[in-house]
Amino acid sequence: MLTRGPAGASYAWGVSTKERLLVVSNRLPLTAKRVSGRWRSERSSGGLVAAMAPLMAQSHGLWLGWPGDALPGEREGRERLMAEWEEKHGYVAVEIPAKIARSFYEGYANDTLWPLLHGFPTRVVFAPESWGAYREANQRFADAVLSQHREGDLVWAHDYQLMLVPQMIRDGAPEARIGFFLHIPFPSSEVFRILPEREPLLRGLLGADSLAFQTHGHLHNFRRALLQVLGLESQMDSVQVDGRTIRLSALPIGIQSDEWQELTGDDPKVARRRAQLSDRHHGRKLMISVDRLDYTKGIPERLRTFRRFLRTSPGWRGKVTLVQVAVPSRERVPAYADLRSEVSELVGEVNGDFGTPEWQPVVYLRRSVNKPELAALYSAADVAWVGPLRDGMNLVAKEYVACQSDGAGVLLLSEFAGAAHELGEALRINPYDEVGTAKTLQRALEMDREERAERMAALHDRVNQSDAVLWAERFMEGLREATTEARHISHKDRPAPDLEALKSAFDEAERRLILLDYDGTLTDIMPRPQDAAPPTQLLSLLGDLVALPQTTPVIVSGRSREDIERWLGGVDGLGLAVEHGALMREPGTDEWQMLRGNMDLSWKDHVAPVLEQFANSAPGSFIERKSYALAWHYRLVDAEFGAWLANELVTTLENLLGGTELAVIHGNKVVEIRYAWANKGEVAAHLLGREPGTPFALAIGDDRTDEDLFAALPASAWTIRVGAGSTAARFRLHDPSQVRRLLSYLIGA
Ligand code: ADQ
Repeated sequence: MLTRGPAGASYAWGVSTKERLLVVSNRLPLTAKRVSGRWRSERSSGGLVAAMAPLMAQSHGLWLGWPGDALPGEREGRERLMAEWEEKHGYVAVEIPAKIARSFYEGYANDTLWPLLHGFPTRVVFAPESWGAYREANQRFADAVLSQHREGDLVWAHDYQLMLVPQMIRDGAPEARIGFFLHIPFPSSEVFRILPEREPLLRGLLGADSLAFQTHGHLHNFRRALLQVLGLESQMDSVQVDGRTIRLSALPIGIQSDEWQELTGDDPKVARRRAQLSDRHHGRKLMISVDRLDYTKGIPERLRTFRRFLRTSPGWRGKVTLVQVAVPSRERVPAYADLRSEVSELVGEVNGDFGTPEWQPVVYLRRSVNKPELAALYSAADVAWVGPLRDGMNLVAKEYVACQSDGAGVLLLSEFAGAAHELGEALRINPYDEVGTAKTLQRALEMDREERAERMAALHDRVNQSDAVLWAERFMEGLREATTEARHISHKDRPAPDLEALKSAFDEAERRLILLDYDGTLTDIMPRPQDAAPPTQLLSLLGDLVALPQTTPVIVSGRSREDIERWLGGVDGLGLAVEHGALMREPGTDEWQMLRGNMDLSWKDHVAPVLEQFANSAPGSFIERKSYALAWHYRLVDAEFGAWLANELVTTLENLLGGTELAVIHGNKVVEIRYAWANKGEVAAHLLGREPGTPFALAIGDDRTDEDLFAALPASAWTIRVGAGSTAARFRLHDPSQVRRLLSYLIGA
């Protein structure tokens, strides 16, 4: 195991060696390349490496990632190189067989997730096979982390290639402290929902303790997806899952502005290059664009806009040059090969149409340029034209600002880049709007020096403040906070029941009372309540329970008598309590009786019209009329609107019914009006009071109404909450399938 530096020392960003950082990302900062039969290391390109570099420089942890392809015959020398990386840099290679790597990376990650998360649904390739590869590759990353992981470590997983990794790590190390940062956008949930694998992907992310996005917009979209896809309500800054609180935040990534400033301020090579560029473009405005050759970056759109500009503003012909630097990427993905040809053609067209022997409108560099060269270009450019169609952040915009220390350049920035939320003094463009962007371009070129300087000074301050080191520090702080003891208590407090202990208590008991909620406990919650009929296996499971000696199973449900009798009435001897206990069919009888008599039902005439009004204003919602209760269900209503309307309804009804013996209960996607005394605790008390002594009691339920049940039972009872939420139960299970397994185990099936 690698540990460098004095034991327990803490570093600038506050991580001590006890609290090692394990970074996991798709690529390592180095790629292994086979050159003339020998393995060599090459620095990987891309935003992430640049942003994490300072953190890794100070970190005493490990960085786990894929080192690049290796064909079977090329193993020789590779292991040696990997060992050297680990020894020298703390980089741990996660090897992935070439076929899986390809289908995972070029397939699911870049052909499916990349376009989808950037909001290009028509570019999404749906290939079920590549999902398998994605899962397998994610498992390999998670396993690699698990093999290094030790108590106290902080794990930081990066980006869309590894969305399943947090939960996979959690499965192997339930107490691990895991953070995840999404570098690219999270799209509107309408777009995200298109994905067949939307559920496992969200669940994968929810394995983390802390999830961070580039902007509040992306976070908002993610929260909507949680609601729409998983029915999971969340707060602005957190979400509860399985008794854990996951921290949610927006944390825009920064750059190492000091490094760029040093280059432009002190480096003689950069100064020389800059002077050459200024000479070469003397008397002309110089514009710079730097992108990976990717369709999200809006390169063809920019070239078409420039063509339009030259057409409509002839006065600028010969007086402005656009330097487009585009580093090829993902060349084996077909969409990228098409883009490469399109861009080359457009460059040719613009230069062919407008160029002269003295002037070339577009200088196109299709390659990576080194940092000093980039710094010279940034500092010499009068305008940076950053026009992505969609971008998580866009570091180029920030790098340009950092290099403009004389404060005279203008930044043209797409409103669809995450950076636009921070860099308010840039000139905003909509890259899809050729006419509008051409006008803004003209404005940038003609802006007076005073305004340029003022805008750039403000941008400078912002970029300096949101530095990459600070970004990483904040992320680590957030992760540490999210994983403090206090946050984990609820999780530790409500473990899954120990099956063996439960079974032996069950087997030894002379009498056993089993109280089971129905919806969400024995069966999954269905979008339409009428679809929740029990499958035959469940009926026979309940039959087997009834058949056990000295065992009294009772279903305690909020549903109407009609539903429960129709579905479960055929299980002979099964006790049924409905409408939260207003009505009951005693175990072993066919007769229904009210737990308390003499109920005046005239209140229904006042309440029903109010519910009708709400039902009319929310398509998809409906009223359920029970014997002693009324309920308004809104599971199919747009989640946010439904939650808002439900709160309104509760307030209205509470005003209407204050001082009566009726209660307004806001349950899981339902608002119900019923007698305050008619609660599940009443059923428990009734059943416990029938015979002397305390039997073995097991109660399982999934929502607020089941809390009354738990509270009415003695402390020794086995009380189990299904799913998330604060609870008085002693234990927690994940979902109805676990409940059914538990019951089968008790029966001995
Ligand atoms: P990228 O899509 O790679 O990153 P970006 O933020 O612009 O996008 O970062 C690109 C980096 O590569 C910059 O540091 C830039 O200088 C460098 N670069 C680009 N072209 C180059 C070239 N031709 N030669 C040399 N260097 C070049 C993803 C997300 C972004 C997010 C980052 C970081 O897509 O939205 O900002 O991660 O989170």
